[in-house]
Amino acid sequence: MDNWWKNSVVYQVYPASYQDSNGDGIGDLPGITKRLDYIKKLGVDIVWLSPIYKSPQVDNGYDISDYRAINPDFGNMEDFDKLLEKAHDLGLKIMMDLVVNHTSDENKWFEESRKGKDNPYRDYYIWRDGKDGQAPNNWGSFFTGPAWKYDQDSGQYYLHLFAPQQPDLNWENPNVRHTVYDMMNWWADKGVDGFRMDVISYISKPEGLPDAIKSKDEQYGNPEALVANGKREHEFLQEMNKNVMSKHQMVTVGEAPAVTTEEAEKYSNLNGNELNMVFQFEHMGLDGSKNPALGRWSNRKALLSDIRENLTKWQLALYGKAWNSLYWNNHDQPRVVSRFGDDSTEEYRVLSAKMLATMLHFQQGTPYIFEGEEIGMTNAYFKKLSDYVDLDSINSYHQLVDEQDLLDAPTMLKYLGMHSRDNARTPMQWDATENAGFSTGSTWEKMNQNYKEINVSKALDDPNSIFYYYQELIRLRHQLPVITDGKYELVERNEDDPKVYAYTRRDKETTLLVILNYTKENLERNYSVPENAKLLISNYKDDQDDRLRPYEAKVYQY
Ligand code: TEU
Ligand code: CA
Repeated sequence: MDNWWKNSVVYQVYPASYQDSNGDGIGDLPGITKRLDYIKKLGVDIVWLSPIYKSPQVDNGYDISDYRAINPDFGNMEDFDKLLEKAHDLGLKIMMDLVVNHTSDENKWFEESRKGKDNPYRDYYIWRDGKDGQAPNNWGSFFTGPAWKYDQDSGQYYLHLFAPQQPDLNWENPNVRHTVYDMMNWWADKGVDGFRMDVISYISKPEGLPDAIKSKDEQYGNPEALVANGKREHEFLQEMNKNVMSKHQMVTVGEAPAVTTEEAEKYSNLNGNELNMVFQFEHMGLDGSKNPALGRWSNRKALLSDIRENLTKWQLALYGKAWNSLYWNNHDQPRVVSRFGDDSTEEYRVLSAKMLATMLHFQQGTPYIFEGEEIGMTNAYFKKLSDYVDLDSINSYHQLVDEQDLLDAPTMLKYLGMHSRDNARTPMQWDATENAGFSTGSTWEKMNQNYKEINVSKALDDPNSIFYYYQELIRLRHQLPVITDGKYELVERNEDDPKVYAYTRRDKETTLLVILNYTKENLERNYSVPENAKLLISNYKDDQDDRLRPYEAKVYQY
């Protein structure tokens, strides 16, 4: 089917944390293969694998040293072929992570490139002379510190928007682009069904690499506005599309920090000449600090009015023109139930996880579920800095607490508990046995201590579990075309309600009315429901039409 990805649901697997099969404490490909039946049971269509390529793992595989080899900790190419074959036998598609804004500094291209100015690979990366004994410009890295690293031997600096071990590729060089396209075709010929493209909105850098705006008390400027959605961005993606996507049946999603709805119309236009969809970030920024120097480090809870306004904006702007992706979670974000929901009691955890799932899964776009979201896994709330392994969390702590003295240690630990990427990366909780059935060895990242209460085995035994609720949401999406194609509209006067979110989806045949209580309060009100409406799904067993109970979610059809 053309546009088959439009009514598909994607499930993201973070390989190191899914299932260990050999007791070394690290998840691996044979482990994932073993769990594909479970993924199939949930009902999803596509499995997105975070990077499994050969990598020194400075940034957990987002630093690739060989694009055509498997990271030995995860297995080998034969293990991958088996995974792909079993997935296809089950009717599941496999989406690979494509990290081509940068490589690892151990990639052979970079090893050649740093050999000197005359090396044929020199221009694969972004090398510049310094300015007055300083870096070529004032850019800071997204992982703290400067975005430039000085290379003694050649006397030049190279650009790294992320860690120093992640040098940025030079997309101005046509050899770089065509090498990437060849590699993509190689995987597509092997049978993979699509790509999730890491920070793809950053590949076209501005001419002259000008300084970024920076306030007096900031050490570096934030380059994001300069590198995102750059001048040649769409040209590059159209070229990629001609050389790769147009030759295969595939699904593509671009991770696109700083994308606006106007830009998304180009990236994910329904004419299909670039990508199928992008991940926008605006709703992920609604609970950041009010102090720009602290970025996302805060423990503020997002207001429903902000969430509703943002999701509504994306629903309306892309309708009939481009395609949305829908997500609450991924390997960079805290757990949705801890972040926008309520994990303070078991009852609220289950209710609020289902309410948030309902909010997202009835919108237009392709939904993404991150491993463990379907059983309501929570943040890990680690107590000590030494429990954290993510370089971004550790760097941010040192910068804000030790170097800049902007936060005291207990406050930063509280903020890490809320926003660290490690909250997403604790191993999958399969059952109540040691290490949650994830591994018999000592795990690469500490387990979330609540695995005896929250795990897959328990969820599968409970007909009212979050798991079966997600399964039902996916089943409904596959069954009712209105969820894929219907027009989105906010219910009248809902924009002024700080506690309830109510919207409809409508096509010629049918209307869905979604009503969500974002709070733990009992609300003495409701939105009017037509006589002939029937309750399609709810997180409560019965319906009471004059009030909304804590975190109540209900969807009517008429
Ligand atoms: O993430 C990019 C990312 O999360 C952005 O939000 C980025 O940090 C932001 O633009 C800074 O303002 C991707 C991967 O998902 C992540 O795991 C990697 O660490 C990162 O790229 C580098 O490859
Ligand atoms: Ca292993």
